Amino acid sequence: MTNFTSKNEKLNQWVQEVSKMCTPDNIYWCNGTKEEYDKLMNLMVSTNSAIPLNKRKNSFLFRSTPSDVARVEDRTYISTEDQSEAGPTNNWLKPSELKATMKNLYNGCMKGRTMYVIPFSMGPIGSPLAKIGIEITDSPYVVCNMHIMTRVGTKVLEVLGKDGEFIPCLHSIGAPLEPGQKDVSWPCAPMEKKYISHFPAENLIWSYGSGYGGNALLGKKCLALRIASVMAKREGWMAEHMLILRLTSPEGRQYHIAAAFPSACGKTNLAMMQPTIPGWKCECVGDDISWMKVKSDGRLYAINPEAGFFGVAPGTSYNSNPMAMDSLKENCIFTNCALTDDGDIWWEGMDGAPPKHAIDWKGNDWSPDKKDVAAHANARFTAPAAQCPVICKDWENPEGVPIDIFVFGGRRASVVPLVHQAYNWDHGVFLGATAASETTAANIGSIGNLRRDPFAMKPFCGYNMGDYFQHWIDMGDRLGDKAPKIFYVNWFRKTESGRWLWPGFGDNSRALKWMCDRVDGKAGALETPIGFLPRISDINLEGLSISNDDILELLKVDSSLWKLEVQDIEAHFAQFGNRFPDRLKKQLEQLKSRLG
Ligand code: GTP
Ligand code: SPV
Ligand code: MN
Repeated sequence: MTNFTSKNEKLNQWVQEVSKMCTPDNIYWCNGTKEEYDKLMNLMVSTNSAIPLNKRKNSFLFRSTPSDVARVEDRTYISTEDQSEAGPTNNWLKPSELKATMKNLYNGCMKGRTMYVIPFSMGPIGSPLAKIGIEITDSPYVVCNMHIMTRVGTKVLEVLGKDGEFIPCLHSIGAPLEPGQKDVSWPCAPMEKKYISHFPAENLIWSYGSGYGGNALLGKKCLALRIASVMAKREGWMAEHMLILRLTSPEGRQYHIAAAFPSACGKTNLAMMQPTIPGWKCECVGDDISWMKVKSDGRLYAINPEAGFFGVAPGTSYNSNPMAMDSLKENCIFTNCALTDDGDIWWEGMDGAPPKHAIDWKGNDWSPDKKDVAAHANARFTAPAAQCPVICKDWENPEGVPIDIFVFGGRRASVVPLVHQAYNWDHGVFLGATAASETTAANIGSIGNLRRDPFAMKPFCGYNMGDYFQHWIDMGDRLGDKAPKIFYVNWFRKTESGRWLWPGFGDNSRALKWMCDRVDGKAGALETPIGFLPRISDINLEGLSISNDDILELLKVDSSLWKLEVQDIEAHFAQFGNRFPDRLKKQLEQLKSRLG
């Protein structure tokens, strides 16, 4: 039974094929309306998978199965005919083999369930930078999240028309229901049956077995990064794991900054940061993904392809990120947060004292004396971007905003200073290519291990990372003197006893202001082996209580530690073989000679 068909034959055919394979009980085409959202939420409340929150209007809490709490990089594939197209940083299987395995899993996988067809746009509908995706899913939780995270609706089908292009995104939680079988509150498949697969040659996404985040909301990492990065390389634009913000100086000069940090390393927080330097203003354009194109004036323009935030909950508070907190008052979905006795959510690091009693993310009684956390470390909120009090008025401008500054970074307890600037574009690409960070709970795997995560794209680049480095070099050549200036930051330095050296959050504006001043030729810097570094006098520290020793430590370049870093970078670069750009080899040689 189906409620609709589109005017697009190719789409109708695909929907039919999928329904033959997955054998759902019903097919439902989503229209993106509030009525539809409410109906699905009510359905999920009635089956006990959604918990309405007394304290937040139209907001709901979900608890996932403990095995399905984050992206699964080990189960994520870039499937190309030749393994060299996927490159050394991606899991690879031949399309014929992976498709055969997955078809077996998809066979009858939607039995007892409804198959939802979600037409969505990444980017403002009709923007020259936007792309249309169609997600087929058997999860109403995914439908509601997609309503917030993307632009869903019949308008998308109108733009698609009879023969427009779309990116097919097939998703199943992989949990068919036999007649009479009772459903669980978070159905999914066991780990060994989860597959998050990408077929870049066909712009095709197949996801099976997980209902969580980037595994299931296929517009996000799968489409807007893995598939889009391949399209961007092909078509000469950029799809990056970057926040976008607008910083306005007291004089009214606007700077647009795009920053790439790995998962759970501070993008959402920086994107809506409240500057502690008087007179400076920050507005959020996007918090996770940036699509960028060179326009006729020769500059690079960025849009946020998403419509919502899927943000890390723990650590979010009025103290650290007030603008995120104010975005969460209503119309939100919370996943794996704790539930308080008065019907609100709670997580570690929220303002005030912990509740005396709560229900933890696993559904068990919790009190502060328990050694387990109440909210999962990768608990998330899904919130409409429009609800952010500092959302930039141009956040939906189909033309995008012109980027002045690129920032790379990661979570490093040691070695890497608070902020430094690349000597030139190639050196900036080198900084991106060598970015490293301690792993976080955003992926299922070990936490706190240092790994190279070039451009924060290791889990998200849909093709050979060596070719991706070359694409960055090519973009720089095209942009010439209109190219953004490139910087590298580390908010996460710690003392040996584990204390943060830098206050972070709103005080990160101090590093951003130095960058803006550098762009305008107004701030000084020291030439060091790793790049330009601010001297204490170059950076505004007014009103900040930080010891001289701490700031000296934050701005130090320890050559002996950097020589060890170079050895690791050499090993990292070696894996790309003949796909590795010569100009980055040259950068490595220059760094070595500067280190002496
Ligand atoms: P994804 O959504 O996974 O891509 O993460 P993200 O890059 O948006 O990270 P987010 O801003 O959500 O921050 C992740 C965690 O780092 C949160 O617990 C934050 O509180 C913490 N964090 C963010 N910025 C800072 C900072 O400047 N200093 C410190 N110490 N912690 C920070
Ligand atoms: C990330 O892990 O970088 C995220 C969360 O933004 S997810 O959507 O799960 O990928
Ligand atoms: Mn992210």
